[in-house]
Order: sequence, then structure tokens, then C-alpha cells
Amino acid sequence: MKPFKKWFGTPTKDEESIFSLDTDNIPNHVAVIMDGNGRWAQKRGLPRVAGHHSGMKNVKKITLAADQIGVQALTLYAFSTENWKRPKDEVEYLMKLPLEFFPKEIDELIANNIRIRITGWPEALPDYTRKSVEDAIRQTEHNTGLILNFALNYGSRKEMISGVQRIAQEAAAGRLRPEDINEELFSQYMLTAPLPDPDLLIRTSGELRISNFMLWQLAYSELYFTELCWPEFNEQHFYMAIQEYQRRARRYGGL
Ligand code: V07
Repeated sequence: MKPFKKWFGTPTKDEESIFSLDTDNIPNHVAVIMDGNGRWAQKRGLPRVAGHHSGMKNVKKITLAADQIGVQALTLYAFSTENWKRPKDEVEYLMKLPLEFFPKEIDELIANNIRIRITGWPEALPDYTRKSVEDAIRQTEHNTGLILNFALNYGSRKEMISGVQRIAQEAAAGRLRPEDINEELFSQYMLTAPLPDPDLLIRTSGELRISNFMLWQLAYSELYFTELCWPEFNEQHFYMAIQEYQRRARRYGGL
């Protein structure tokens, strides 16, 4: 964990919530289903895409908050393999968000030693989206701090089927014996490899489902659900989720 900035006087709300965290029990990997952007916009009489835009602005906020307390990897579900079924205009808008995100945020990400990576199938993205994402990965590849992992064109059943296919090919080619297939090997064929499994999953906007997200990797993760929509989920809410994670981890530790 990074040493806190020296402060004088009354702590802000953020500082208060950081100080109440147990610095020895910060989750290594936090995954987030950033749901409720459209709902947030509709509540305000705005178009759905305005919610996506506001959600994008929140990505940096939560990334820096996670980095601040020493989280090592943050996976954000940005676009699922099912999201292609949305109206064409909305998909087009979503595909432009990485292009807007990087020029705006890359300097601050680099200044904070943050490394970007992707979990998903970038091949199927429009060229301009894929190029922008690949540029950001390249520009941050030597950074050694927080890994900011975007799940982009990702679906977990597809991930597992693709993993099984590659394992079967190895076996058919005689490079692998079926009895050598175990959990560790299977994990290596997941798109998230070599990231550790998430310790904590956060889903915003009230749905109580996993929705085809990291089905294998979430086997032992703590699940945290909040009614708040993603654009209104701020640093303090994030620290509250970490606090709840720590409360649960302590209970199990005590048994
Ligand atoms: C997207 C904003 C966040 C809420 C969820 C849906 C909309 C950031 C990115 C992004 C992705 C890859 C990357 C850099 C930025 C993004 C999509 C949607 C498709 F390398 N936010 N965001 N991508 N939303």
C-alpha cells in the first residue's frame, strides 16, 4: 500500500473512508460490472449514450481510487459479446468511447504507472477501436503499477469453450495428456491469464446476476451488489465495498 499523503486538519470524507480500511487486507484483484448507465440517463431525461459517457468519466475516478489503496488489478466490464445486439447507433457510440478515453486520460494513467490490458476478442472490434486500445496497451506496457483490465467484447462461456478447444487441440496433437488437465492448466487457457482470480466482484445498478462474466474466475470471489448506477458510484462507495469485503474476510478468518 502506498503511504498516505501527509494531511493537516479535518480529513475529507474520502480520507476518512480510506483511513478506516485495513491496509493488510486490500483485495489484489477487483472486478466490476459497470451497470446502469442507460438507467442513470433515463432517470434524468437524457439519452442512453449520455449515461455511457458519464460512465466513462467514472472509470478514471474509480481506477485512481483503487490504485490509491494498493489494489493490483482492476477489471472493468466495458462491452460484452451480447452487447452487439443493442441498437446500431448505441454500439457505434460505445465503440468510440475508448478513442475518447485515451487521449484524455493516458497522461494521468502513465503518471500513475498504470498498465492497460484487455480481456476479450479485440479482433472483432472496429479497426479504430482496436487501434486505440492497442496503442494504449503499448504506451503503458512497461508500467509496473495497477493493471487496468478492460473486458471488451468478452463473454465467459465463449471464453471457456475457446479454452477447451485449444486444450483439445493440444491433446489431439499429443502435446498434452488428458490426465494432465487440471484447474491450474484450465486457468492458463482463460483470457484473464496470468491475472489472479478476482477477490471481489462489484455490480452496480441493482441486478443480482453474474451475466456471463468471469464464470470460472469468480468461483471463490466475494460478491458485492449496490443499487447505485455506475455513473453515481464514487470513490467513497468504492471504499465502502472494500470495507464490506474486509468485514466478510475477517469473519471467515475468525472461524
Ligand atoms: C465504455 C463507459 C463505462 C461504463 C460501461 C459502458 C460504457 C471506458 C472504455 C474503454 C475500453 C477499453 C479501453 C479504454 C477505455 C469503454 C466501452 C464502453 C466499449 F482500452 N469506458 N467504456 N469502452 N463505457
